[in-house]
Amino acid sequence: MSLESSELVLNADGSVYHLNLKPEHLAETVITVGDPGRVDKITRYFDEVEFKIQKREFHTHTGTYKGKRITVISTGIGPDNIDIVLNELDALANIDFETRQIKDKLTSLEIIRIGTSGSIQEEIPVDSILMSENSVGFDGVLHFYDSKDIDNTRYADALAEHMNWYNKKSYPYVVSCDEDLASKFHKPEVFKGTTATNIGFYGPQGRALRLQLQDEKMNDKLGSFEFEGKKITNLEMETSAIYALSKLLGHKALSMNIILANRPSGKFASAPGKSVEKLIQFCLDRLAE
Ligand code: R1P
Repeated sequence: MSLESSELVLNADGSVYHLNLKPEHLAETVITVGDPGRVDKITRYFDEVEFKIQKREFHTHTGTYKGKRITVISTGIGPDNIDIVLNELDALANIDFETRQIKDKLTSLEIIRIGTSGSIQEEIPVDSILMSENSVGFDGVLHFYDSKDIDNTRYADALAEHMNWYNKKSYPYVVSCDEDLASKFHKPEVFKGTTATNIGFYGPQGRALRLQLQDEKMNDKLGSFEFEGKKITNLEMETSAIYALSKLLGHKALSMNIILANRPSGKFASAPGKSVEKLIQFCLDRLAE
């Protein structure tokens, strides 16, 4: 079956609609970052950058780092963008743009997020590196797809009960990282955690500047929840959607985060740029091993 031009949208030059990339521009290892400015901070360490393009918040560089071909792409903020990025990356790898048909032989990409995040556990301080073993999604992206049982519904149900979950909000889902990738990135100094992904930075992460929250105890309840001995450790805005779509599409994904805020103590990184740099160097070292 060939995909209609309203479904697989291609630009006049044959590139995919939002990312503006052609299949030959994509490496099998992909680093995603939220901030477009972070792409350059990563690829300045590359041996060479063979291709650069930008459209909207999606800035892409492809090149080699210590001989390994890697694509670095910014997703912008939020899980809505992840739906676009993951579907279009997969299309670049697994759909023939000439025939508009799904390829017989599928490629599994390695997808590593290098992100920033806030800790909700006091003992995970600012400047820690945290690997998301699991992610709890409050964003609802997974619920638009046939989830094929990748979602840990026992965990989601227990969390919804613990939180007294307000039924006008999207129901949580829980998806794990790729264990092979995780084993490559784990070092003694890295915290392993469960990352809660939400659709906003303020109310959806329990921040109230001038508005009243629906549940003022949300972060306390998230922080006190335990499932099979594991706590929810941090909040950000992309990981659950990356894990969910990667699992459904057959890609390997891992989210690595630098903790910039410690919410229980109210602290924020004194030099966030340096903190992000530490995570970039840590992840590039692991990719080069
Ligand atoms: C919010 O400030 C943004 O920072 C975090 C959140 O997930 C959200 O995207 O990640 P990035 O620094 O990767 O964008």
